[in-house]
Amino acid sequence: MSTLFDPIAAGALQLSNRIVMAPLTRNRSPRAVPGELGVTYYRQRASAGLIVTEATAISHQGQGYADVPGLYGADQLAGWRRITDAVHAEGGRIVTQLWHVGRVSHVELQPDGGAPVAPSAIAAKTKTVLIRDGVPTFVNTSEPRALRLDELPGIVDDYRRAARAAVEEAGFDGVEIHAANGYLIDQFLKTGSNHRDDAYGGSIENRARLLLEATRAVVEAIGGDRVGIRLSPVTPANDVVDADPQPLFEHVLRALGPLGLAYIHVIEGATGGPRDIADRPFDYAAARATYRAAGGTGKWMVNNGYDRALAEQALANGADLIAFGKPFIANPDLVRRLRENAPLNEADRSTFYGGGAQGYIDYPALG
Ligand code: 8OZ
Repeated sequence: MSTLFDPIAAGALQLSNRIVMAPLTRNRSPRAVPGELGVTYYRQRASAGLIVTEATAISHQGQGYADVPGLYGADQLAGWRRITDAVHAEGGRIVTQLWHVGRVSHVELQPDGGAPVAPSAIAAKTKTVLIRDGVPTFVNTSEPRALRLDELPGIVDDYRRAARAAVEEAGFDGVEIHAANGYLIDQFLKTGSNHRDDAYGGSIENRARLLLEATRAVVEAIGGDRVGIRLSPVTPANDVVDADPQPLFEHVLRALGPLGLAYIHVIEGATGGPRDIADRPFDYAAARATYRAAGGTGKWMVNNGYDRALAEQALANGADLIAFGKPFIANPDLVRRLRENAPLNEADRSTFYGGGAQGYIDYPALG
């Protein structure tokens, strides 16, 4: 029986254990460039089997929050290179999360102050973060405009370009496509946010088209064995909802099966909240069986509210990798603490988003 602490291969990624640092937005990259604090933060957490970076914008249009990093400028890629070098020097593995926020943005963050883009011109009832007088402040997202059909190939190209630059220039071991949590790809997937009547709206096949085109483009660019994808079938995060998520996600997983991906990353329930949502049931075991039946060999990564006991139960039930979020904010040596059943530091919410070193690189490791 494998344990959390045994090595595992996920595609081309040779991981020293099954504990993954989940992507965590921290808003500490002014001008979208990750800096020195980020080098320390990620280096401190390099004993994770795999680090998935905070969500990172593939384009200026894909930006939706103040001070989140990007992958579309030379200075951004150079900043990341220092981080991947530091993680690799510690023997760790690191992939970056490719992000386009879609409608979860604000005109102040968009190129030329334009409207954020979305499958349909439907505003998300959610907030984003702007920095006002140096203070991170939650504000309503702006009204989006619907993307024209002729703009979609450019967005797929942005995914392709970002993936190639992430590996070739920034030194990442691979990428994770962010198709979760109510951002652009998830907005296309789900009926609540996608009212299109063209080839990208309506049927399940059409709503999944952008996800599959972007994934295939990234696979062509860097090889499927360096690519993961994050899905959140039922999360209410950022005001998304689908009328019938089970067949939607089984279609997606059936199509992902043959692509030779490194892993599938599934958020179970409400992101950062309850694992079971009464009015949004979902059969994760059936979804995994569908992926396997379609030839999917990627590792099955699960996330949301895990502790050691729940993680061991998940491994026994067929999961391969467990992603921990908040525990990694407060415990740079989480792998060791889990192995030794040591107490965990508590994360301080007030320093999650924005700020400097405090609440970022000052959580203590065991002596
Ligand atoms: C929290 C704050 C801002 C962004 C996600 C990228 O939910 C995020 C995010 C989380 O996937």
